[in-house]
Amino acid sequence: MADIRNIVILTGAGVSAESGIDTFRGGGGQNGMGLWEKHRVEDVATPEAFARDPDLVLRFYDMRRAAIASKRPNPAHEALARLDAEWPKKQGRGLLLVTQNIDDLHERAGSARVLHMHGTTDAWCTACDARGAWLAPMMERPACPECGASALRPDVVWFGEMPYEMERIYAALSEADLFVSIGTSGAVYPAAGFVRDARELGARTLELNLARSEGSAWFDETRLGPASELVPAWVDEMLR
Ligand code: BV8
Repeated sequence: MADIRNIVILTGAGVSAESGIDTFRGGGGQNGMGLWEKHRVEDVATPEAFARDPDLVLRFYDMRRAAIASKRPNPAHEALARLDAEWPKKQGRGLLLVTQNIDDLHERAGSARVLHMHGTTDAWCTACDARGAWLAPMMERPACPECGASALRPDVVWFGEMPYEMERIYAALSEADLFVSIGTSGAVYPAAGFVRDARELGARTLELNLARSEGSAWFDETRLGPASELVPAWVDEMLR
């Protein structure tokens, strides 16, 4: 991989599927989160849903936060952590791992530079703007540790909200020699458009996924299979 210096990786729910965390759409989770209590995720993960029925939305995230806490990284997370540690050691090399996932399995596997473009399991106080790690249920409207108001929401990016750190992502894509998409259906923008941005900016593009994603045609190469097998093999290739 002599001519590759800067890599941008995008992960989605499929990278955590083998850790037992449901995906949103087909191919990994059993019933998936796509349909939760008969609601489409697009209808629950929105500010409008939160305003209309806060209990429904808070219950959705309380359930997912509890599920994540009991899960462990799988070989795909571990291989990406190995790449995170080894790749930048060579002069002039860069690596950015952008994840659409709110779980912390990349960090728990040891990845140091993870950008959660759709947020995390943290709490965000809508009264004083404080944000921080949170495990307890929000359904009981706990008080904000900073200001005491009962005004916590999940620190996630809902449909219609601006994803986090877009400038940093586009800057990395403009420098990328290789863009790798792992475990995502390519159903949600702007993340689903990164492959086109990367391609137009001159990067090679690789997709590692259980099934062809909506954006498969934009990738130079697609490898189909479980992330726990494809990702370690790809990392071995990169570090050879
Ligand atoms: C925005 C929150 C303005 C946290 C999420 C019409 C056209 C185009 C766009 C739009 C449109 N109408 C509205 C929009 C915009 C909208 C959008 O894209 N809607 C969709 C429904 C069309 N987007 C937004 O609103 C975004 N904001 O646009 O703001 C803007 C625009 C540009 C620049 C700046 C601002 C905000 C979107 C964020 C929504 N929040 N999550 C949470 O609750 O978790 S989205 C959520 O679903 C995820 O975060 C992720 O992004 C998305 C897709 O999920 P995936 O991760 O891909 O998972 P999925 O289940 O879908 O797929 C799993 C894949 O893994 C499958 O392919 C499967 O085969 C594979 N797999 C399964 N098992 C394995 C596996 N692969 C490997 N190994 C396995 N074992």
